[in-house]
Amino acid sequence: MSQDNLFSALRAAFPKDMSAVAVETDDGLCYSWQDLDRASAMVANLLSSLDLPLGSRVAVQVEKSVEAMLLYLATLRAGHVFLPLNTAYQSAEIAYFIGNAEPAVVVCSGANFGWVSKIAFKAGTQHVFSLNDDRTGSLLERAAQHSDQHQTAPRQADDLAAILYTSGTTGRSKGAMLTHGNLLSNARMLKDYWAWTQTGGPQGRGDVLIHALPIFHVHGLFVAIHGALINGSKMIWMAKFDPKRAIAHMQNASVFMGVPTLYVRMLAEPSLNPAAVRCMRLFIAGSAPLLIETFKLWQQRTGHTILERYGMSETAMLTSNPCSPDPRYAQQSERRGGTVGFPLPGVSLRVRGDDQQNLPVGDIGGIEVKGPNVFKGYWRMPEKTAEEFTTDGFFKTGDVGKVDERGYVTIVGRSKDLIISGGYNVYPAEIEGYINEMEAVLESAVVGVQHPDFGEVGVALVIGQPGTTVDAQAVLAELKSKLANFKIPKRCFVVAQLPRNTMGKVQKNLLREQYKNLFLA
Ligand code: MCA
Ligand code: AMP
Repeated sequence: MSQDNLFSALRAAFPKDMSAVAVETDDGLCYSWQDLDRASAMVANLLSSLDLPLGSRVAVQVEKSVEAMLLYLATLRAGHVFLPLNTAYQSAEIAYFIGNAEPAVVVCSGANFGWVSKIAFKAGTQHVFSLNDDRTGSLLERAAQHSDQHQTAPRQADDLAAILYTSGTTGRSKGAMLTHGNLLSNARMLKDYWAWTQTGGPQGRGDVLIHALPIFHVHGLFVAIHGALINGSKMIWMAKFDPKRAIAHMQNASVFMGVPTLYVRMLAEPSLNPAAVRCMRLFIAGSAPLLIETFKLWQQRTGHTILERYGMSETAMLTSNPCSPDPRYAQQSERRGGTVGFPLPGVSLRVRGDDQQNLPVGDIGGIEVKGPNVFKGYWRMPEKTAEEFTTDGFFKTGDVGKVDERGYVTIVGRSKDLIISGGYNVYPAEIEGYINEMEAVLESAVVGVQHPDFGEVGVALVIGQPGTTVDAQAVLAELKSKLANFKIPKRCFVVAQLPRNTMGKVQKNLLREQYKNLFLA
């Protein structure tokens, strides 16, 4: 049934007036709903013309643009699997993803075409196209030769729609396989839960979303784009987040979604005041912990209470603070700072101790979840998949938290060794692996410490080989030549030893404590 294709559901929500503006870009370009429909049909026809088996992977590393979103929609329409890649990834990272996912199609920016296509062809990819953020590139040139009508490919709810790579505490990145059913159930539920409106909003014309996030992760790609499309809502499209411009757009918008860093940066703008946000209905934050200070300052400066929610690449959205006092959902209507709210309708969430027993209210343990949004498994890693699920089918999030007597979930930490920096995940094990390979280095530890802008950043502690001198700056420079820039620790120190417990394990908690004030005034 093509109705199970996520695209069909999104398309069915397009408004009757297809000439209305669906997306307005930061630099003044307008795309109507008809434009979205026709242009995504042309790209879908190009993909269909390649005669690939349904479910082929389409790996995409391009700058944010409306055309990049159209490529996502076209991939769904054509019945293939979208594999978005952070634009900061460098060749070793891209080579791993392409080698692992074996995409039939790779799309990259023209500037990277040389090295990306080399990696892709070597890995057996048949088709490599370019797509630039100024509407040029071979993808659009080729798509222009195709019809603007397309028959959406039949997909079942259980068929894959996207693969999102996410790392674990050890080993290489794993591709989280998300199905059409996972994404559609989450989108439909959030539409209701966050009370998206088609009649309220600025000038009574329904909600308008400011789209300010990158589109290679769950937050910008699914939560934001699906949220607007499935309500037939217009998006104000920012190719790159800029706090001044985001605030200016609020005169014409009603919903904003951001990682905490975006809120911190907007709070530093004098233009943020109640008048600037008078059209706004809802501010949503997630992907990283929102500090209570940010939550309170936002309330003071704007009169609005940020709604914090919690999710993962493997699950899309899991919990949310309440949006409205709708009796179907809201046990309580209060948005409580420092909590991530209630499990969303359809999501079962429990907190378990080390003995695998459910913990009583208020006790801290591992958060486990189950629901229609929970992914199908890790791409070609059945053992890893099995490890991350309990025997009764709950997914172990790796987050540590508690549920209070009113049902609010609070995340207090992570059992996985992960740093979340400005909403991007950085895995210390990966960085340590690269540092330890350096000739002058004996061993290293990377820990996350608090940072006023990014929330958390990495700090590297390095021990040199006996008889050699390690240059901390050279360590960072070498990392920079190999890894995505957001993964690079913000500071590196050469140390004589690392604190260890009796088992010989590095005590990262002591290092975090030692360096906790490094970036704080
Ligand atoms: C940029 N830099 C960073 C980060 N971003 N360093 C640490 N962490 C970061 N997140 C560094 C670059 O390495 C560079 O350093 C310098 O900052 C300037 O880079 P630039 O790209 O110009 O930075 P920016 O434009 O100011 O970007 C900051 C940002 C961006 C806007 C906060 O990081 C961002 O868009 N974050 C959102 C991520 C996101 O969407 N996460 C959702 C994941 P140098 O100059 O030294 O090279 S989805 C998810 O987690 C789930 C499932 C969920 O719940 O939503
Ligand atoms: P990702 O691997 O990008 O899917 O990141 C998922 C992780 O982000 C979760 O397991 C949490 O650790 C974290 N996360 C997402 N939303 C929140 C939030 N509101 N508060 C704290 N952590 C969050």
